[in-house]
Amino acid sequence: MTEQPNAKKPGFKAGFVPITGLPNAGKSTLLNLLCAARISIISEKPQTTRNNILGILNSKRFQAIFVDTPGFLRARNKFERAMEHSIKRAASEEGDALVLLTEPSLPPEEKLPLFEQLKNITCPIFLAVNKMDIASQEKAKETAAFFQQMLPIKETFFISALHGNNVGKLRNAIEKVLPEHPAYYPQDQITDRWERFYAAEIIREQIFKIFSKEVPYSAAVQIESFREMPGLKDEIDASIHVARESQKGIIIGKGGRMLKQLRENSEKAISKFLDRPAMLHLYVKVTENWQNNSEFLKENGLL
Ligand SMILES: Nc1nc2c(ncn2[C@@H]2O[C@H](COP(=O)(O)OP(=O)(O)OP(=O)(O)O)[C@@H](O)[C@H]2O)c(=O)[nH]1
Ligand SMILES: [Mg+2]
Repeated sequence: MTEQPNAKKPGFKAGFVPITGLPNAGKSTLLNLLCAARISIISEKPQTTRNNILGILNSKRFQAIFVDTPGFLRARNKFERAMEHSIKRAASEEGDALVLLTEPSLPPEEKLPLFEQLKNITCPIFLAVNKMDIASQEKAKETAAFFQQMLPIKETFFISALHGNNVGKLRNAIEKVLPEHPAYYPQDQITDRWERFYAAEIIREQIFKIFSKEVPYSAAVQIESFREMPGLKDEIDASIHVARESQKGIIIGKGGRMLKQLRENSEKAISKFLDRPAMLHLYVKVTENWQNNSEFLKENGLL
């Protein structure tokens, strides 16, 4: 990977821009749109994103490194505490600007303390009120006014991350406040994660799509082996860890029907992502209470 010469020229700008907000606000959708790539997985269920994931937007004049974060939450176990720590780290240590993304409706009262931590942020905060394609203007304005009064918001945008409305304006505003700095990453790099991570995330995305209730939250995906086979299909072995025996039964389904569907959907999505054919083998394992098992969390990059 070669760095383009303009990345070191005077006047070139680069910086880190965390995207924060409550679960399901559309953070991953926005990151993917800003970077014009499918970097972070999306689902209609809250708490889909589990790690900080970088999406790198490269242009001739600047490099904006967006950090997708798990939605603000109240931690109930070691795993969620690690997620909470990721959010704090992204917001406090790394930011040259911060995007606070919100649903167009006012946040529920019990969630308000979660925004408190943003009061200590010193970098410019851009408020983006999302889902304007389905929102009432009036409600959205009320929500914006609420945050403007609560936090030192530099500028507010009413956007649709799904359809792209006003996202260009937000991007231009971010560019303006980025500091002069050489590119942090080679300019052909769009994320900090590699194929193994994406294979696991794609399987997790399919689990979110196929299963309801607690199953997606109780599942962790571990890539056991990823063999590139030049001229043949890549071979991927992945284990799905669930917290309880009953969840294993749900994932496997009657006569293995659900697991078959999960495997087929994931295999297709992974092949599309890799742009080459892949063969996937899935194993379902019960790892009781993995959410509180430090060793398991560390091994899987969740702590
Ligand atoms: N109508 C509409 N839906 C949106 C918009 N942006 C995101 N969504 C939907 O909102 C849901 C959540 O989107 P995500 O991008 O996964 O949200 P997130 O903030 O990353 O969620 P977590 O990772 O769970 O914190 C998905 O069903 C998206 O399709 C938007 O502008 N309009
Ligand atoms: Mg997300």
